[in-house]
Amino acid sequence: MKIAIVCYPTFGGSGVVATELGIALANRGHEIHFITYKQPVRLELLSNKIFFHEVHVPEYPLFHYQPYELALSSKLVDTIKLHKIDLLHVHYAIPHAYAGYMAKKMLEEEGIYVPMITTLHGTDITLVGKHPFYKPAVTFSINQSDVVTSVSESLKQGTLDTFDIHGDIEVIPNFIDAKKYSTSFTDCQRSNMATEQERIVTHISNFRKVKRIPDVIKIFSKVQLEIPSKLIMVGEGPEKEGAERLCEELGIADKVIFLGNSNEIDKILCFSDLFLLPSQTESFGLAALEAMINKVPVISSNAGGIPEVNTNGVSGFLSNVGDVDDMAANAIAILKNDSDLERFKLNALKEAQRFDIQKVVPLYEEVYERAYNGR
Ligand code: GMT
Repeated sequence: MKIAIVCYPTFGGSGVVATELGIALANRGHEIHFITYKQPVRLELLSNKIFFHEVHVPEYPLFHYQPYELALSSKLVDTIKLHKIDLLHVHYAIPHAYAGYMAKKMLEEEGIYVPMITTLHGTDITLVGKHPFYKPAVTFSINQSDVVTSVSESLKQGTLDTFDIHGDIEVIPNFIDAKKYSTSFTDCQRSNMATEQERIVTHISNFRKVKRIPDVIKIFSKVQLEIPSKLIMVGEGPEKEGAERLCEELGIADKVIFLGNSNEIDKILCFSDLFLLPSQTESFGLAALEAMINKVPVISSNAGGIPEVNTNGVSGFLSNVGDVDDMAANAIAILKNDSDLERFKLNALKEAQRFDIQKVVPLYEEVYERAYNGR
């Protein structure tokens, strides 16, 4: 099939999922066209099966806000016509499903019918919870999609609770390429980060408020009192400066390494012993899954879809949001001796394998075929 994928190209789970999905589909013989404002971060290699079309928004001083949705829907129309695209898969209702719907309608005027699949990733729903003025547009875009998928049961339920949805929402979880991890990264460059005696605790995110960055620091602050350890903070975002200040205040600045954004997440996870994800909410928690496939157990909150990924007492532990004491105690329980740590590491890998790409990508293909045949 010829599939157009619309996503956010920057660091962030939905962009990563969309990109990895496109690459996997191309490997299975489909022709993939990414349409977005910048080349997606994990899309390194373009080929005769993978194309990237940049959405350019001309700057007019007349406009206070530059109309991205308009530019995107026009680009979709042009690309779909030029490359004879069979199907449109948009990641995120805001504004992609909205722009996709407009493109569909414009194409229908010319007798071209392209089904649209919308995948919900989370913030489209939580954002609307906070700013209800988006609600009519999001409800409309979801209801006008030919198929709607959600990355977790929790997000599906949240969507049904928040919006007046007429059709079904299919849960297709996020995924990971398990085979890639069975063969690579045996040589972890651990010595660069910590001594042999120290454990390495890691957090990776876009440092938004929802990630509860102060909790990450406070958990580690308690852990390092009991267990010699380092904390590696990977990512950039609005909460980073405050986090650096908090480390100074708690007197642990020499034990916390802020690395900024990285394209080498797997190399960092390779030498990590524990992953912290105390988020306020998380529709899925792809970062936790990436940790687990790298044999890193997860200490997380029990919010949103995280319990569908991190199994309490098996791949790590779950606590109530904000319960820093419980999360620290659980972290210490995992890290305190080598045999327990090894058991949790193996469990984390096993649990992550439930989400192997080989199992999940065919679910998207089934959806595509159904949507295409139902045109
Ligand atoms: O929250 C993020 O880190 C970014 C956000 C995004 O829009 O990319 O992630 C959302 O989608 C991911 C992929 O499906 C999920 O794994 C994240 O849990 C979800 N974030 C939230 O729900 C807060």
